[in-house]
Amino acid sequence: MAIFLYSKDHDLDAWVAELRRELPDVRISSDPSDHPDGYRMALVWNAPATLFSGMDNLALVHSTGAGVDHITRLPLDERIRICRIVDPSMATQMTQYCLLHVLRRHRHLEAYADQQEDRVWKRIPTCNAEDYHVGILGLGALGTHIAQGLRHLGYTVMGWKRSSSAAPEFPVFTGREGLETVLRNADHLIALLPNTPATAGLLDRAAFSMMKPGSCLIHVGRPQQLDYDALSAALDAGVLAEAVIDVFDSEPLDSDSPLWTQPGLKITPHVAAFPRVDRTMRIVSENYRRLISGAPLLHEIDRTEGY
Ligand code: NDP
Ligand code: OXD
Repeated sequence: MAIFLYSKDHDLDAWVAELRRELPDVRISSDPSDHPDGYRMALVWNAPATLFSGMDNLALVHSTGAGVDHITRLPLDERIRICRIVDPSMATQMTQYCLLHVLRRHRHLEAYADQQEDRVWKRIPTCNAEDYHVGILGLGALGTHIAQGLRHLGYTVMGWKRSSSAAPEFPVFTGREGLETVLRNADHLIALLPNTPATAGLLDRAAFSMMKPGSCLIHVGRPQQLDYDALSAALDAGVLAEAVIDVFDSEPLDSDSPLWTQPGLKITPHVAAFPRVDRTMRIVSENYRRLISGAPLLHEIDRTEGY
């Protein structure tokens, strides 16, 4: 039995070293033709569609990250299970990223930097944190942690999720109507939904037209959820004062993309939260042991829902 590895974006040697420490007796290889029949599990990021052909005993495809859309888009047999990474260090990083941008806007950091250029000493009125409303689309492992961080600093939080179960101590909405409520009331919108057929194209012209004039967007979900032309139009029209975007259709973003110079847009190179190799490989190794022993897997997705 063996584990297959694939990624063009990660340091595979580091994965192998960590996995060998955890699973010294298991064969680990990144060559698909090495022992295709022996592969029970594959650990991948952005694998091509044909990669698993011949791996007839594959039972589990594990994402190296939180998202699984790079796996759910592949033509995988229905019996193959899919797991992902849920790790507190990713939640902490994601919360740092989102708080950074909310605080920077709410406390006028850039306006003060501009004033400093001109040696201007002028206080800009700042609303109380409880009057600054932050909407979070997606209240899962990451969104819930961000909500806690924001609430700790006094911000008013509203969430949007799919199911209406287990409401936390702040308003949580569901459905199209709920989405509209969040869009209309948010001073700052944070979008971190998984990419599924139900979330595709969510942030379009109609969505931006509902948002408060001068509001801000942080988009760390997937590019399929965001209409980038509508985003540019909303920034040009001042509907959005600022957008921070961490994810793009094609990464790295083309050097001739007009997005680089779009006023009001801040670009980061898909860095909001990065899985740590040691913790990731611990989860992956544990899932391998569970797979072999028939125990329930950690962080398995519902293949029907796609997340
Ligand atoms: P989870 O699966 O834990 O949470 C997903 C949340 O989205 C849940 O609250 C879920 O609702 C909600 N949701 C799913 N579908 C819908 C829908 N159709 N309508 C409304 N709400 C919906 O995911 P994570 O929090 O771990 O990660 C979220 C995403 O963040 C990842 O899929 C990935 O795309 C992105 N990400 C980005 C990173 C970056 O660096 N840019 C890093 C890591 C992740 P419910 O609770 O009802 O199930
Ligand atoms: C992830 C990501 O899904 O980095 O982990 O986007």
